[in-house]
Formats: sequence, structure tokens, C-alpha cells
Amino acid sequence: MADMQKISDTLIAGKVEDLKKLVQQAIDEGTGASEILNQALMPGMDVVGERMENGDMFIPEVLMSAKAMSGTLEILKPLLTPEESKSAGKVIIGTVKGDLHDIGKNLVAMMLESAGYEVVNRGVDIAPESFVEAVKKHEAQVVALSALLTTTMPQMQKTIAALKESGLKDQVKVIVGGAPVTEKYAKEIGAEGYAPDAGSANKLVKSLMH
Ligand code: B1M
Repeated sequence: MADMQKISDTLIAGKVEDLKKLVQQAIDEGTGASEILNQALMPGMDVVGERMENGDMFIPEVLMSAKAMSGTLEILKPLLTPEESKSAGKVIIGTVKGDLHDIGKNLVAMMLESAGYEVVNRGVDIAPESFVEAVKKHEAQVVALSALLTTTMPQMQKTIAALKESGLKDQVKVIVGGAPVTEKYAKEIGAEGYAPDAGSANKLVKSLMH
């Protein structure tokens, strides 16, 4: 049985290589990828967030934890993604302009890929016009916007406005998510959907594709 607490503590300590080893070991022992994610890594990141807020952890330390988490996602990805899957549709995903948080967004991208969607992950700090460009280029059905800062949430509305201005809004559904985003906010800015976590993002995309 994998030691979830140890995995969590190693993530919080930002020990990148140790964490990769522990996660690999847990997988080799038969622990499921989503179990590791939900029972060790996500709770670990929550502790990091609390400590950051209380001033008990500083940016360089938080970055090490983030790096460690991203490293494990690389290990978990093939286990969450089927080798062969027919595309169920195309989704463009990115973190909005001014926002550099990408762990949650990458998790959503991974979950969508695992459900068979073709995902174009644009990265972080993506300006409204870059989303417009991506929709044009890839002819996607859904655009998923992530924001982790209250100060960057308005970029979601700006992205929707840019899509309208370019005449593309009728072709795509915009969905939003990220810790400070709410269902109410999504409605206010005219997004077609809101997902509180990666699992519900999958369900939401599925419901919008049909
Ligand atoms: Co930042 N940070 N950070 N940070 N950081 C938060 C978000 C914060 C809540 C911490 C705190 O004070 N408690 C706070 C925001 C306060 C606010 O505005 N409400 C904050 C702050 C203030 C900042 C800086 C301003 C700090 C500073 O410089 N003074 C700065 C801003 C930089 C910038 O973006 N311009 C900053 C910087 C950073 C780091 C770079 C150090 C690092 C990010 C590294 C990286 O991402 N590569 C970082 C981190 C790691 C965090 C915390 C600790 C963890 C975020 C995370 O990865 N969580 C975070 C505190 C917290 O959230 N507990 C915090 C794990 C991840 C799996 O969850 O991203 O919520 P999450 O994603 C979930 C859902 O939200 C949802 O699904 C995911 C999986 O279930 N979801 C979507 C996310 N995107 C979605 C898109 C969808 C659907 C669902 O599309 C439809």
C-alpha cells in the first residue's frame, strides 16, 4: 500500500526527484494514477496554498512544489490517457493573460485527452487575440479558460468579447474554471459552462459537444 502521506509531504517539501521516485514506486505497487492524484498530490497542493497564504512558504518554495507536481503529472499522463483514441472533438485550453498558474489547467487538459478529445494546450499568459487565433487555426468546438487569480478573471470576459468581435463566437463554446471562478461568474460573463475541477470539466465538455 502506497504511503500517501509521504507522497504529500515530499510534494510540500518540493523534493522533485524524491517525489518522482515515490510516485513511480506507488504505481509499480499497483496504486491507481487517480488515487495518487486525489489522495496525495491534490491535498498536498492545498497545504502549499494554505502555507503560501499564511506566509509560511515563499514563492521559490512554492515553485519547487509546483515543479515537483508537474514532474509527477508527466509520469501519470500515460496512465490516464488511452494509447489509441478517436478524437471526440477539439478543445483549446489555456491560462488567461497575466496568469502563470498552469498545474490545474494541465490537469484538465490531461483529463480531456484521456476522454479522447484532441486538446490544443496553448500554455499560460494567453491573450484574448491568441485564443481567437487558435480557434481559427484549429477549428475547435470548445475553448477552456483557466484563471487562478481574481485579478486575471476579467481576461475571461475579454476573451469572450474578442471571440464575438472576430465573428467566431457562434462556432465555439467557452467554458471557464480555476479556484476563484464560480458558476455565477461564468453566467455573468456569458460563458457556456463552468467546471470546478478536472473531472467535471470532462463531463461539461461532453455535454457541450452533443
Ligand atoms: Co499562486 N496564488 N501566485 N503561484 N498559487 C494562488 C492561486 C493563491 C490562491 C495562493 C494564496 O494566496 N492562497 C493566490 C491567489 C489569490 C487570488 O487572487 N484569489 C496566489 C497568488 C496571490 C500568486 C501571486 C500573485 C503571488 C505573488 O507573486 N505575490 C503570483 C502570481 C503570478 C501570476 O500568475 N502572474 C503567484 C505565483 C505562483 C507560482 C508561480 C509560485 C506557482 C504557480 C506555478 C505553476 O502553476 N506552474 C503558484 C502556486 C503553485 C499557487 C497555489 C499554491 C497552487 C495552485 C495549484 O497548482 N493548485 C495556489 C493556492 C491554491 O490553489 N491552493 C496559488 C493545484 C491545482 C491542481 O488546482 O489550479 O485550482 P487548481 O485547478 C483545479 C481547479 O481550479 C480546476 O481544475 C483543477 C483540477 O481539479 N480548474 C479548471 C483549473 N483550471 C480550470 C479550467 C477549466 C476547468 C477547471 O476550464 C474549463
